[in-house]
Order: sequence, then structure tokens, then C-alpha cells
Amino acid sequence: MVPSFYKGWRHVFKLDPDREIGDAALEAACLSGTDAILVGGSTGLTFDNTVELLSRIRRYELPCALELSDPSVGVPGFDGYFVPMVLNSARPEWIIGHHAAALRDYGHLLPWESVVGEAYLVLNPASDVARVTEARADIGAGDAVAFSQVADRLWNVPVLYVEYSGAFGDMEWVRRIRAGLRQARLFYGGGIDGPDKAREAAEAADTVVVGNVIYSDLQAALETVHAVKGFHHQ
Ligand code: 1GP
Repeated sequence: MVPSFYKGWRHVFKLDPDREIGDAALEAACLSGTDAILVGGSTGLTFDNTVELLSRIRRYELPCALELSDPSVGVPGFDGYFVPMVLNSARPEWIIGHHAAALRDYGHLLPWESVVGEAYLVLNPASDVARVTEARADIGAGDAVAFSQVADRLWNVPVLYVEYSGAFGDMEWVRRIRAGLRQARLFYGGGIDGPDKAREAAEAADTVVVGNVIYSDLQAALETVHAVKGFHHQ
């Protein structure tokens, strides 16, 4: 059975262990009504800064999941683990190589009842994740749909993450991608800076991920929660 801990999530705040967040801001995010906290980042994650952030989030009751992009950051105690693979990376290690090495060395330690694969489609060429993974982010809509369907229909990955990190994406593309999925849940993240964009993303995606604005404009970040959770798909 594929774990289902994330299936009801509509709104998620993504926190980066490598960035500072004060206690008051963390409390506001955790008590905002968001469905979960997702811990992850493209650079600077360590076991220690991840443990520290998890222990601070654990003062609150909401679920907390980790994007496990490096086995050395495999901190136990999260409610769920997403293992990212970058569909449009030019380097096979980001699609399968790192994963095989991690399972060879650490697979026996993983809590499989709470681990799911997460297929990333990276569509902002200027983002850190595009740079780190050498993603071919300047593809057309037809290719974006096709990559998504490889993950969804051929590989049966349960989460497809359309990642525009740092820029607000084309919601028409997100809608098209979602319409072409058979089983995967569509996470959208990138450039949501307040309730208006959050509402647009909520209309196009299943789960809306809000990251950077938590650090730059907490009030705007908090307003995204209601904007997303007040929107219901037909
Ligand atoms: C990043 O998709 C998330 O991985 C959120 O993006 O930081 O641009 O909100 P932003």
C-alpha cells in the first residue's frame, strides 16, 4: 500500500533548515491552519539543522514531513518522507542514481510505511534546484505534460511536484499537467507571495506549497492559508 499521510493536504508551508526563522514566526506558521510543514531545501541542509528545526516544529500538533534529498540528512521522527527525483534533470543520478546508492546503504533503515517517491518537474531555469540538478527547465508545455505522465502513468509515483521555486508559474500549464494525471497528486510550489497567487494555484493544483514568502513577508504568507483552503475544486 502506498502511504497516504499527505493525501488531504491542500496547503503546506515549506521551511528550509538552512534559513533562520524566529520562534514567533514559526509559531504563527504552525498555528495558521496550514495542513502540514514540509522541511526541505536545495543547499545547506545538515543532520543537525534538520533535527533542530524538527524539534522546534514538534511543539505544535500539525504533521511534519521531510524531503529526503540526501541520505546524510535522514533524521528519524518525521510523520512522512518524500524522496525527490527530478524528471527533467540532465543527470541520471538525480533521477535514479543517488536513490539506488541511498537504498543500497540505508534502505534497511527507512520507515517504508511513511516513505513516498516525489517526482519533481523543475520549470524555473533560474532556481537553485534547477542549477543543482542541471534540470532542462526550458521545455514546452507538451514536454511538461509528457514528463509528468511518465512519472504518473509509467512509474506510478504518487506525488508530482511542479516546481517553479522563486517564480510564479504558468497556471495554465499546471492545469494541463493535472488534467493529464491518472493517479498522482499534484503539488505546486513557486513564487506565491500572497493570497491572490495562492488562490490561483489552489485552483490549478491539488496541494499548494508556500516557501520563501514566510521569510520575507510573514503576514502575506499567513494570508495564503485561507486563500487556498477556502477554494474547493468542483
Ligand atoms: C520551493 O516550491 C517551493 O521548493 C516554494 O517556492 O519559495 O518560491 O515559495 P517559493
